[in-house]
Amino acid sequence: MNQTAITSLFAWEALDSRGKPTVACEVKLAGGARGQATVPSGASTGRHEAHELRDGGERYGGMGVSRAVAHVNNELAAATRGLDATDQATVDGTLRATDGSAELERLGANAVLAVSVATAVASAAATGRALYRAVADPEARPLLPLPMVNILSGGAHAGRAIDVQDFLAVPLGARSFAEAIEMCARVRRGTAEVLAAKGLPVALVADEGGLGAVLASNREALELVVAGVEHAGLQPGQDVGIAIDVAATQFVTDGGDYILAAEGQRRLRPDELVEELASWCAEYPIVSLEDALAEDDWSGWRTVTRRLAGRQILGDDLFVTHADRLERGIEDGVANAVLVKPNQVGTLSDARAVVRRAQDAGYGTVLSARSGETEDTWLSDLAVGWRTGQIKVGSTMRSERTAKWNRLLRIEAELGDAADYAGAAALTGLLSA
Ligand code: 2PG
Ligand code: MG
Repeated sequence: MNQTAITSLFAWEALDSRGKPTVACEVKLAGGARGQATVPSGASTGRHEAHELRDGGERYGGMGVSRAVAHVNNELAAATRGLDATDQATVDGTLRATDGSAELERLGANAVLAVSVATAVASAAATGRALYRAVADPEARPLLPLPMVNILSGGAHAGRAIDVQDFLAVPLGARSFAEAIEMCARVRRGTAEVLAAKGLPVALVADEGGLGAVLASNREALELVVAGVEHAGLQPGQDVGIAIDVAATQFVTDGGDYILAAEGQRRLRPDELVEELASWCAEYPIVSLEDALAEDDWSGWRTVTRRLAGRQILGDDLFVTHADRLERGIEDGVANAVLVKPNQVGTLSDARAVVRRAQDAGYGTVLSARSGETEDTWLSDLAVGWRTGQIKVGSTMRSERTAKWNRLLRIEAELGDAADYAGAAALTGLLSA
């Protein structure tokens, strides 16, 4: 038998960083190699994402994944037995065909992605390569990504204290990944110190390790991060830019208006929200805006893309790592970058195809973790191997976040001159295009 043929799958229920169950899976190959992977889970999920299968019932408040686990151990194990683990496309195609539904609702995208990623890990192990090499095109140089690092959270990740979900630092001035992380850690600390000086609690940590402060307005949060950058001895806009994830799907009404609950329930039409964001951009060094409008507000998205040209306009809930939605965006001139979350689509091959299509179209690509994560680090390897140029995994604390940074730090330390660092060019290349 071929040494890289899949002989068995073994899945179990593990816990994610919010204490909710998630699917863990090990793939074993004929030659003895093994690969293990766990999958993440979002809180601000898009309506068009692939389906995460949960048990319902009493266990874990209905969030158990024992059915998804059983699907791996039974149907998916039977379907993949004998397949060559080095042929990711065939494995992923088989997983999708076995499920048979459009958004993997029958067996669960969590079940399918666990097998897809564990297969890649096993394949890398069997062929004696690091995962970032195994997932890369043969001649591609490894590329360390520009990180966007969570400093302060609101929205669904921090009890909705403020409307905007993520305020992130983008270390524009850093010349290496290690320097980038050091800068962001300084900003995280600097911001906490500014908060403490105001007498506000700094021990409130949000789901992604950022500060979970209760502030009066979204502007106050921007103000605070800028003060944090300065307090850290860095120059806002030069050394460090700000990225925001508005996650506007979370506060759109059925009628298509937006309600800023943290600002006295202000109700804004799409064009008014765009003007509000434009005024923030005029005052603060915002270099990237994610989900500025809601997931199905294509006309609002067209407006914001034109109005805030010169900045990264990033689609998360909008594109949900789906090739057809990205295609529509490219055709309509909507956004100029895509957030890529493998669990939004369910297989590595599908996520990879979205990265390729975006790169071909001149769109930026930001590989992203979820707000519910585990200590697993495969995401870091994908960023390097797929040359996404940017990555978003949360703050510089909490182990499920630092695990990913630490993997990237190791890859950079180990490869030295044999790898490149994307740096701010990942943004500016895109914006001058
Ligand atoms: C996002 C992610 C990560 P979630 O919206 O970009 O910050 O959150 O995983 O909850 O969708
Ligand atoms: Mg988002």
